[in-house]
Amino acid sequence: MTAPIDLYYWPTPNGWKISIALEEMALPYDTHLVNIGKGDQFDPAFLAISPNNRMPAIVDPEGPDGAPVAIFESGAILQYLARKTDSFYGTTERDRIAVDQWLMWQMGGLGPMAGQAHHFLKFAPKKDPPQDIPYAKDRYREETARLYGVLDRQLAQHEYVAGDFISIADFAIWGWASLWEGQQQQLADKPNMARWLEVMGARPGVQAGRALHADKRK
Ligand SMILES: N[C@@H](CCC(=O)N[C@@H](CS)C(=O)NCC(=O)O)C(=O)O
Repeated sequence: MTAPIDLYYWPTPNGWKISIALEEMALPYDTHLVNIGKGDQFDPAFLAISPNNRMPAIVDPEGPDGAPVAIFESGAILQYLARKTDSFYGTTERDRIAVDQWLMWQMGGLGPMAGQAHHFLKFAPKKDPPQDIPYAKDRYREETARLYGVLDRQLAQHEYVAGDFISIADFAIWGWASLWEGQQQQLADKPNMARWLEVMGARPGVQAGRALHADKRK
């Protein structure tokens, strides 16, 4: 019997990556809410696990050598869980290169750009005083659109993001891409991305991961 993994989590696209992976991999876990709106991410006990004061993070009581391991950065957590379970990472070295490539694309590209799109399109204009900055809104909306174009072209050739097999790269990208409307994007010209969003969203593991503490989302 595998010991439950401690998941440090709040229901955002970065948090969903890990709740989805844990559900899809059928790994038991205990959830610890990190309310990032209230500043829980600066709690010294959390910083000992995640020194960059960001969630998600995990502690696996059964780490690589049987001893506990703490991991922050969602991409590193996904790679670890895929190695631990020998799943969702393809079957060959070429598969793993493709998975890593698209995972890094999400971590260094889509996540930061879509995150800034959300910030400047939705949150900044509501600040007091309002920060309605057309240059920033255009820049991040357009860069996010460019990235979704790249994703759509990849998905025109393959069923899933890294190839014809589902992987942690799909888990990393789906949550962000599912929020395309709030990023002021359109799918009419991205039929392959639309197809993939639907296929992924219909999976019970994806739905369960996405639903974890969804009530806390405003
Ligand atoms: N690169 C990090 C990003 C994580 C991240 O930005 N998490 C946000 C929520 S989506 C957070 O914890 N924010 C807290 C803060 O800004 O203080 C990862 O992928 O794990």
